[in-house]
Amino acid sequence: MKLYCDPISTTSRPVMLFAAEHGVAYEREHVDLLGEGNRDPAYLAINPNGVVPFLVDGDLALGESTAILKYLSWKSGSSAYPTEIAARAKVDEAMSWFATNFHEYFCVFTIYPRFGVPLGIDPQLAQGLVAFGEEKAPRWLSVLDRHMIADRPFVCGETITLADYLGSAFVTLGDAAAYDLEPYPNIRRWIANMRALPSWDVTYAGFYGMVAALRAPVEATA
Ligand SMILES: N[C@@H](CCC(=O)N[C@@H](CS)C(=O)NCC(=O)O)C(=O)O
Repeated sequence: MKLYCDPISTTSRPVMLFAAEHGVAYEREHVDLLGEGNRDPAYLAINPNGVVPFLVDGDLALGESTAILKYLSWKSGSSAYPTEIAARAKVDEAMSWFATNFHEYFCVFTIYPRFGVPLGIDPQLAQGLVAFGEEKAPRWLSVLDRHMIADRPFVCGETITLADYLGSAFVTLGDAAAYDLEPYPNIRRWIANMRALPSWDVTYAGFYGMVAALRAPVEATA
């Protein structure tokens, strides 16, 4: 089984963390996003979308982090994607919520454009997107904090599920912009639970290395 991924990719990290936590054996193929390895014709022949993560297991070629997580959960016999229908529906609901509303308003509008210059987005456009995102993101962060996590350790209750692997990557993307989670104590407690996973640090090392490199010039001029 081969996983095409990059630790700096927000959608790769949930899959890498899940695989590490569950001892899933795979061959890692690093697709260097900053070096545009995803635009390489050889990679586009494998995944015409030119994005990561992407999994190849025998005849199965599978994109989309959510689908890959579900596949690996089945393959490893994990309870992180419950078999009981109502519990599974709640995990599906949370995963879709993270991958749509939350990802758009928090990741796409609020956080990514802050790196508009290094990523080649027009700085003025980036500024407008950040302003829009900063106005809208609290709505979704509040729902996550007060209604989804509330007083529970994980997004879907007492035990960790695929929604936690996915959602924690999106929320911690905010670290790249030093996004202030002070108003969201339940989110902070949940993220602390995720960071306590044995494979968290090794999985997230590449991301936090990139964050430090991106923030160094910002901090030097502050
Ligand atoms: N919906 C996809 C999104 C995959 C995606 O857009 N990955 C980003 C990295 S986080 C990527 O490879 N971007 C490269 C590009 O858009 O050129 C998933 O969840 O797997």
